[in-house]
Amino acid sequence: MRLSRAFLPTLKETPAEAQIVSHRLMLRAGLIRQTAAGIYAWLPAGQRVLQKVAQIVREEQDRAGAQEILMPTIQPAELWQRSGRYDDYGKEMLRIRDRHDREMLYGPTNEEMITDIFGAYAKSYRDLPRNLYHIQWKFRDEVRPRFGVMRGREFLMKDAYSFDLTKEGAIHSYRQMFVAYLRTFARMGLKAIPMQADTGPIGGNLSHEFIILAETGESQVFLHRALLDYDALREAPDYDSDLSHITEFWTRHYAATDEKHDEAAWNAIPEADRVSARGIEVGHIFYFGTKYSAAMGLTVAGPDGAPVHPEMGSYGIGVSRLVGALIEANHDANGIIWPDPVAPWAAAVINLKPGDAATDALAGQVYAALAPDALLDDRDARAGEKFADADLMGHPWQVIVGPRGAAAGRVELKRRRGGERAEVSPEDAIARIRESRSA
Ligand code: 5CA
Repeated sequence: MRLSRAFLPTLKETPAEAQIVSHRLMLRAGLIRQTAAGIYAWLPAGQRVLQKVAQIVREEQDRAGAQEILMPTIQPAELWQRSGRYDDYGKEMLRIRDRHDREMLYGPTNEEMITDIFGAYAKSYRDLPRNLYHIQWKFRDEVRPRFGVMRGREFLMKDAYSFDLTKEGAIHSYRQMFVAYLRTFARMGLKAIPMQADTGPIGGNLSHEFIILAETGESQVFLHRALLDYDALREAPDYDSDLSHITEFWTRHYAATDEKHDEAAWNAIPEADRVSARGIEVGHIFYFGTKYSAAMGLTVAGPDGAPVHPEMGSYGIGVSRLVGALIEANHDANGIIWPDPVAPWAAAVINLKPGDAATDALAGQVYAALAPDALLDDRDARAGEKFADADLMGHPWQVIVGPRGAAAGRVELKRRRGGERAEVSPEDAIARIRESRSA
């Protein structure tokens, strides 16, 4: 994309309404535009990041054996009346009436709908285990939407739902998602720590939140220091094998959100190993047994022919929240510093002298080799403005092309993270950019 033709609006001023750095930078870098309280439009750069994040989530769900579907955002109230949650959910649920005066709602989550859909086909234990997920917009009429996409009212979630014959099977499905989550966040360059968590309106008694430590996080968390730099995922897991050896480390060391905090267990940890911090919840997984299958009458024939309610779990990732969390974890005073795997473009090619034939030719050549994974700043603007916008938007690489370099067949390659600069051949610049994107 050429900047002279692009819709990539950046702001010089810091928007007054944004309280945390990720929200400020999302507005300033032109990623999002608020359309109503807690509801955002995603502009081209934001949409590209959102899709990159969603694609990583998708690949790791698929790898773990889950299958993608797409359920609607609008649900009939009747489904929720069957589970008994229609009244429990209260004012967070956006309730709608259609022209026939039928009660509908904008889905805050999909346990009921998936139980109904899966139940229409599952007949016997041979139809188990299964794990189905979708990546779809949700609506929760939060009392206090804030921090931009971090706590929105409309937000993009990946939600997966597992069905198993036995409790042991369900725990295995839970561990598959646990490990898939560790891989998902690690691929984005994030350290998300699983912590024992409250189950709230989803229900059940086994639950972990995946938390990224950040001062601006909304959750208070308590954990053992050993969890901070533990990495169990050096090799790809075999998802069909027993995964307890991978999850074991996190169950052996204390880590809990405020709601699940246990003073006695906490005090048993040597004081030097206690870390109490703030964090951002980017994922949340639940095992809740037969809560929905029993309430909604889902049964399959077991091996002996007798009807069984499948054991279920659900597994959420805040896809749109992750974009904010990624910026909280990756920025400096000048703007965003995108990790390579989620950057909207791998590089910005900055033409310092549009109209100069040799400069245009060299910048055009580098851009053509990288397109569509690069921007070409061909605007008739000051160099300082181009550098500031590139830093603000956070492209992992900047390729700076000026008349002097063009005459010598050289470009300047700048790494956004760390700021190192080197004069290299256009071929080397292209190779290094491609390599870091595919690593
Ligand atoms: N049905 C379960 C699992 S699929 C569920 O809804 N879990 S949840 O309520 O914990 O939401 C899953 C994830 O969505 C959270 O971990 C969080 O990352 C994200 N999320 C929840 N509420 C919001 C919100 N208001 N704005 C942005 N992201 C949110």
